[in-house]
Amino acid sequence: MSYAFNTSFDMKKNVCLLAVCFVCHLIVSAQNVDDLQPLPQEYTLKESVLKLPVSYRLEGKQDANPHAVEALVNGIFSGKQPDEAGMPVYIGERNDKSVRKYRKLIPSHDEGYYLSVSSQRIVLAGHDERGTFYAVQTLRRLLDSGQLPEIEVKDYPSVRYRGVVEGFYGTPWSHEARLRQLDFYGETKLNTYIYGPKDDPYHSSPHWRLPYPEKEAAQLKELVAAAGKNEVDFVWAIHPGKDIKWNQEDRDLLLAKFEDMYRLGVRSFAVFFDDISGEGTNPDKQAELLNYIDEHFVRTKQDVTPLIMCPTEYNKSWSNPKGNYLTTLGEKLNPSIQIMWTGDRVISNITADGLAWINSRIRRPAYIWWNFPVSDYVRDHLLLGPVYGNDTTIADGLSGFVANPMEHAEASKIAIYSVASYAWNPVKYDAWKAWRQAIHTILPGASDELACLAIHSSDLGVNGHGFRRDESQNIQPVAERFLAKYKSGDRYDEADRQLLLRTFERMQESSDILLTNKENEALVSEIKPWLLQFKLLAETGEEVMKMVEYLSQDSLSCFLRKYRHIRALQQRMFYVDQTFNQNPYQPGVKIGTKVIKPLIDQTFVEAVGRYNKQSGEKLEMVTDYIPHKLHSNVEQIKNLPLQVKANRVMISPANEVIRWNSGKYVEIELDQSYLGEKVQIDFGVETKCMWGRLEVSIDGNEWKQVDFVQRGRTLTTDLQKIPFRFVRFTNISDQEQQVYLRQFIVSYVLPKDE
Ligand code: LTM
Repeated sequence: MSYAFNTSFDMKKNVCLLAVCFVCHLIVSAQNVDDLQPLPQEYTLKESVLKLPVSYRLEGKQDANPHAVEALVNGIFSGKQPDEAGMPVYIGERNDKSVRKYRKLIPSHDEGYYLSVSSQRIVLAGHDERGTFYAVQTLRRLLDSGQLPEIEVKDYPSVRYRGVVEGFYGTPWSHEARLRQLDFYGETKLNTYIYGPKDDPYHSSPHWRLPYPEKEAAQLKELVAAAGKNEVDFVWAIHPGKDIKWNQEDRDLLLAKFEDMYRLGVRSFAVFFDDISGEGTNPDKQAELLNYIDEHFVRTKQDVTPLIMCPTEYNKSWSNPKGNYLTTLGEKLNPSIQIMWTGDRVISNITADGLAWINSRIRRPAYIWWNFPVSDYVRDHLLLGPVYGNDTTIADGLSGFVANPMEHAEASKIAIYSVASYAWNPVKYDAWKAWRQAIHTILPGASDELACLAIHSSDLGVNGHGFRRDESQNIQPVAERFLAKYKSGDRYDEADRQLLLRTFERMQESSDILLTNKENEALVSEIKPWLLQFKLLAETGEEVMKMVEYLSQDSLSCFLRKYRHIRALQQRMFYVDQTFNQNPYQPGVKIGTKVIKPLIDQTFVEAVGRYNKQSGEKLEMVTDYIPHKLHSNVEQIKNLPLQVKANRVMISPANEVIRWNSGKYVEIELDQSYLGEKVQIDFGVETKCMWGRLEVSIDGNEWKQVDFVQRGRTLTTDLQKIPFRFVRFTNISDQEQQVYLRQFIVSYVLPKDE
């Protein structure tokens, strides 16, 4: 049976399979060669199954890639030293004596390799050093099941540069997390790690011109060494565009910083110009600087890889149709400089058409910066679902594919593992298989439980980028059918209710099992808030299902008992949401928001509504929906979610520069009128805001202008308890404004309970 999901993620066809998988608690492990990830380009499996030889003779140890030899001796033979009387293991690169005999069998591709396992010998022959290392990694994977198939593999990657760009906003990964990542990249055949955390002040403003302090420098040096051991290019990126001056002084400072990094061992460099406004965005100046770096630094060193740059217009929706930004880069940048690209939008899947569009402008294959599973614009969610949607036939049109992860390093490995599989062999990429194997690799002892969490924690919820993912595919059709029948007043299928109850039971078990897992404590600590919320959500689901049944049996006292328990659980979920993960952007802990939570909430409201109608009582039917609304005709703002906390409503901040045209507005409509307290706005700059008008209104028709004072970046208005329901901020200048939306908070007096 196949799980084939390629370009399109065919949910319906595979729902049954998934449901079976989850209901039966099937554990899928890498016992099968077809399950190998990344799947080799070509392999021939023979009938016999062998065991790893107890003793082995190593041919080629002196000449072969030392990292490959180390991975073989320590990773596969657990440190056991070779022995002249053992089975021969040949290791080396195509011209080495040890593997010369097999030369013709090695694919002529960068990083390609030939691997042969038989009862007489093992051959690990690389086209180049990295190829040999990857031959060892495949051997290691084959051994995952404890057995060794007799096999011949000819393999190479379809995409030249594959990896991760640590390029998100938020808390950068810790040193330990990065070290674990680099080992993981070696194992999954990723060859690139781009270091560019937005909140590292020495990568971006204010300190990009300064050397790293001693401790950070020592850590970076250690990371570079760890990357080398794992055959990963450690690319150090600089983000100077917020305040760069196009003069010789800043050029020299930038090169001096690169020299510093070179001294720490860095041999690959990038310059990012994303998310900036003003002077730094000039494409002629950017190209001039990059060519200068290329000519005066990259090429003068013998061992530095081609420079990578991230443009300011890094996606199609942001490229000015009347401008010439991208074509200028295409014409002027030295051909060896790689240009990054996120697709048709900031967050989007990569399509063949989209790639052709950008490649023709930049005159080279784009280097994809894929913004997944990054969650810096939906920080209350965890993105643990499968990687799907990228065209599987575009490998020739791109030079690299790197994924931007979540600030949760371990949890990001699910997607990173899948990206590794996709980029190595896109044509044979299987999203579900990669996802399942990723989970098994990350947490072998509790992979079913992690899969249970992950499948209900895949979607992003409403967000400014409009990027959504499928979620809860294993139960979604059942949930939909149950709810439709229940809401229409029909009797639901008892089998559906039972299936939902079992799902909630599994969720609760999974949460407890994961919370006490010791196998990957770093992962558990990252996801703990969501595990707590997951358990509470599942308990609520179970109780709602029981409540429904009690109501249909007219067991009203049992119904009321469940009702009270659900209200208590709702409060506990509210507490988790208000207590954990309190970042200033999207605080809180959301899970199951696409299928499970709406199912529970709507069933609850329906059941309580029926009870109220029947009994004449007025039980509250509250779920946590947000009663206030955001209206805006500013494209990048209009879909941003609102967040509510006690007496405040805020627009979920955006990371990128907002292009706010003349006359366009942002408006918050509260669910009723309140006495006003304060409006606080932060556009990310200290320059005096002369371009905007702030107004309030009771009815949305008649508006009253209110003054604001500016201190630093913050504009504040004291609403002095005036009654209002609407707040609006409009660009009244005759020009487009480029601003950040760091904060937009409206606070009011909550009415006292009657
Ligand atoms: O995507 C790029 C090139 N830049 C930034 C990233 O730093 C950020 O992580 C993502 C997702 O919010 N969006 C960006 O614009």
